[in-house]
Amino acid sequence: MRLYDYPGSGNAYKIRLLFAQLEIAYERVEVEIFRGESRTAEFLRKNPSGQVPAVELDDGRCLGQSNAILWYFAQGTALLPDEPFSRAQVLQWLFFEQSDIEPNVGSARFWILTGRARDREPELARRLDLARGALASMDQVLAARPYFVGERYSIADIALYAYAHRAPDAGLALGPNVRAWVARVEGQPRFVSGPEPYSAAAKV
Ligand SMILES: N[C@@H](CCC(=O)N[C@@H](CS)C(=O)NCC(=O)O)C(=O)O
Repeated sequence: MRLYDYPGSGNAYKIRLLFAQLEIAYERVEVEIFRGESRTAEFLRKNPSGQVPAVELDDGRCLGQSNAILWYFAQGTALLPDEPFSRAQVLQWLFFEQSDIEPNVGSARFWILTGRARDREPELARRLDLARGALASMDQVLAARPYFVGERYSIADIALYAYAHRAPDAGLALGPNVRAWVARVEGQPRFVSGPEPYSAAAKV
């Protein structure tokens, strides 16, 4: 099985963390997204979104979208509950991550760390405001429980951790409950850190 990866991507890091924790073996194929390698005709056949992460199974089937990949591999493991309501709660947080965290925390951080912020000041300010609201709601939820779905660490935590723990890179503060949760995630068995720094090609 292959993982199409870019080391600086938080979305791809989710999958590296999942595979480490589930001890899933894979071949890591690095895609230099800033040189157009995810937009070739060959890559678009693997993931029509033209983005990493994508996985290619041993039978040739390909799957894109980080949270769909998390869901696929977590089925039948301790990282995805069996009980229907808990599963729906995992989905609730996976969707929240894609709608409220990744486009705001992730994009703001990307623009700031790669020199893109200066051309986007009003939009950056808007995303930072939205990021503050999303991080505040995470903090509120974590005041009442250790993980996003009840008492158990799950793929909801993996998805949210990927960008939320790097929010300080964008000048965003983490609340006390989010900081305590970050430490709990980092204390999980077989935890690996990420994402890695952006490559030189990412910088403008
Ligand atoms: N919703 C997608 C987002 C994936 C995404 O934005 N990937 C970025 C890296 S973090 C990428 O490959 N960008 C290259 C491009 O769009 O050409 C997911 O969760 O997998």
